[in-house]
Amino acid sequence: MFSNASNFAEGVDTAFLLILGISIFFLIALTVVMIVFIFRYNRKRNPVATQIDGSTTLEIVWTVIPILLVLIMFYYGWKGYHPMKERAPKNSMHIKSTARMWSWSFEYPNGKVTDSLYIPIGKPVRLELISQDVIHSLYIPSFRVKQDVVPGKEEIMWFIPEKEGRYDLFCTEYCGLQHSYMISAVHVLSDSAYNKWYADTSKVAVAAVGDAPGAKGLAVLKKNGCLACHSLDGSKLVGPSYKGIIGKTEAVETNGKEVQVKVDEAYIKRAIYDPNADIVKGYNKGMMLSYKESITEEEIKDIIEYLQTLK
Ligand SMILES: [Cu+2]
Repeated sequence: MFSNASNFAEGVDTAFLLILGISIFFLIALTVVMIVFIFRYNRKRNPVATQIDGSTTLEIVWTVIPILLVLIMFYYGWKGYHPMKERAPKNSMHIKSTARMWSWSFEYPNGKVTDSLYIPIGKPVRLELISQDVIHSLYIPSFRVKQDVVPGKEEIMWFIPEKEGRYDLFCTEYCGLQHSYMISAVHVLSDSAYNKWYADTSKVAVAAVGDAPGAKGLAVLKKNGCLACHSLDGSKLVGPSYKGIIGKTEAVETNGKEVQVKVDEAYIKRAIYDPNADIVKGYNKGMMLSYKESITEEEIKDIIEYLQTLK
């Protein structure tokens, strides 16, 4: 079982266990009655079938009891679900959460951007969910929260984390070939650990980064989830690795013809803005969408500066 680590866990668990309990009760009760009847009413003991006429009492009983049961299940289900759909508390921390094929990114009020979610214990968190491409769905089982993320629409999810620890975070809407790559994590930290993490804007990709060569470019790659499909160490993922890519001669398919191209600035820009124009041999077409809306020309320069460091 997943642990219960948010303010909504109890409500969801109560409804779930109640429905599970009622289901198990009827499974056992019906099975027992069925077995008893097989013996009690078999042909040897009961050679002549008896005709039964209507019974008003019985009809009332089997109408009223199920109605009460479904109403009880509805009541607890509603009680657990409704608070999630209410407005998030005013003092919530707002985190912009972006889904894309195939990664998540979380942007905090101070501009810090991460690929897994970091939150402080006991404080309400409001996630503003947007999708850059297809329908995704954010699911944190231990928090008992799940919300579809539909492109062109901002969805809201909120919760209060109640236990420190690391919890799984999934995309739970099949969104293409590497859907399972969208596994990430939620880190619930103590207040002091969180403040320390939040104030430190040097280690994780942030809008303002240190001045190591290419640091800005790496931040852009992380912010846009590029590393979910392009490795930094030469290993083959959905797309070609970034390692040693600048200056390399690559066999690509352009308009159905195989040509040799040298990876330079123009090529990188085309690969980001019009990714299906040239497909590197051994990779599939249609795996990447254009990043024209999300990566500026200035940022492409930063990316190239970073890629040059990956010799
Ligand atoms: Cu997804």
